[in-house]
Amino acid sequence: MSNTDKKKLGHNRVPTDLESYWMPSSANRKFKQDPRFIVSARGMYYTDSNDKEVMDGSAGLWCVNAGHYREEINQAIAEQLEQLDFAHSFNAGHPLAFDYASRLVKHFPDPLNHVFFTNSGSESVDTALKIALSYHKLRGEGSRQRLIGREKGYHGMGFGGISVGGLMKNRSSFGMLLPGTDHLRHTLDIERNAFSAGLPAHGIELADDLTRLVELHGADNIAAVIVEPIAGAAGVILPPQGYLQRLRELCTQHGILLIFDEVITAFGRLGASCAASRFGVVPDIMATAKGITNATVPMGAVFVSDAIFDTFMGVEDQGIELSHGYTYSGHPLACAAGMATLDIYEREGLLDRAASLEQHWNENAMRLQGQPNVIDVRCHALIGAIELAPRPGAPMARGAEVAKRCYELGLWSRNIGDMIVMSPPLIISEAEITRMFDIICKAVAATP
Ligand code: PXG
Ligand code: PLP
Repeated sequence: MSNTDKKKLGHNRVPTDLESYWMPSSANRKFKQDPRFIVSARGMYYTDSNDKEVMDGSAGLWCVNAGHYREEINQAIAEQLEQLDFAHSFNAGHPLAFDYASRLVKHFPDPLNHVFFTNSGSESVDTALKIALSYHKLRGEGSRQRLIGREKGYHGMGFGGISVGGLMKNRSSFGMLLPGTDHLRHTLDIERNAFSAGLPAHGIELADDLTRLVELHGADNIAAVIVEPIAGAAGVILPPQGYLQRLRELCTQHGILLIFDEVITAFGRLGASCAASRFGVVPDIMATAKGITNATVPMGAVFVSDAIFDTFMGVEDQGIELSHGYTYSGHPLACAAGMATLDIYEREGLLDRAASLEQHWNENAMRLQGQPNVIDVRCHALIGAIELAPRPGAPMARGAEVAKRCYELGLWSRNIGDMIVMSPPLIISEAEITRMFDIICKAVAATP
């Protein structure tokens, strides 16, 4: 970008009032003591208000899969604004939402052939849970009300999502949450699976934890199981080999719907359109968001099977089949952004690209093995986490320091406590992967 362009964009401008804005999921006071402002982004790189360029190690937050500033998406949004800024979708329609839905479902496995639009991952999760409950009620199995999540699961911040979620900090301040939830055991097992590139060998038997919950609650009281095929926000927890297949078998056996929360895994993160395709395990409902519009306009999409959709469309009453929806479901700007994003994903082969980078990624990630304080490396396709031993008496300090050093060295990486979590845009080159891990190795080595 030229200096004139930067000026036009208000480059280097820093805000004077930091008090009015309550930042989300943030240590507001700590940030505001030493704030850092990102002012522009292109491709793999951000620029901050000090004119420092840093590589984007997290694709925004698992969402800018095609890299930043894709002119074709920008243009599609601008053109849509000229044509139709907004029309709601409650008993109403604009053509793009229908066109976009038909195009989207072609990328997802059968029988997930119908799509309900939302505005975020949290809304997609709430929508998926509500569809599951309503589906059972319509079929005369209204006793199926219990929703099963998993320890360490992250399903966004709505009340539904935190109720089935398994991260204590996201749950413990908010009262009783949804009644009638329960949780499977998580699959993180560093003792048995440390430093395994790809899916870990041990832990398929953890899927049988669903049998424990069936024996406790009765299958006829359980509506759905929701899991992330790969848990992201808990620090990259991979499914043991065979685990998802086993979970699928148990759900089918007991008439329980299987929901995959693919908010981070859909749209190419695993080298396929979604984890269901990558792992060959198809859920009944899939929640997505993030990469769907390359993060340009907020959007989410819930994919449902023919069997579920047909149940809703088969009821005798010709009225509203599902009393659920958001003002901005199917927003024209989001649909336009999503269409242009799909154009890029298709043309550049980005939905498959992570698979071809996987070997290089794994080899580089495993360079961290043997570095000081590194107790585990977990990676798969273009996802990875490096887990550091917590400093005695100061948990999370080491992770924060490593992330700070990475930034100084030119990489904006995300630390979740003492884990460094990596999920770069899918356009990353092999040389950039090498550079990314050079920086992380250096930062780890320099952090006592
Ligand atoms: N489900 C999953 C699996 C997610 O990863 C959501 C739902 C919620 O999406 P929205 O769009 O409502 O935020 C997410 C979001 C992190 C991090 O630290 C991850 C997310 C969000 C913020 C931070 O890895 N994932
Ligand atoms: N609160 C009020 C008072 C509303 O009227 C609405 C929507 O009409 C909502 C909340 C929900 O907003 P949204 O549909 O954007 O989720």
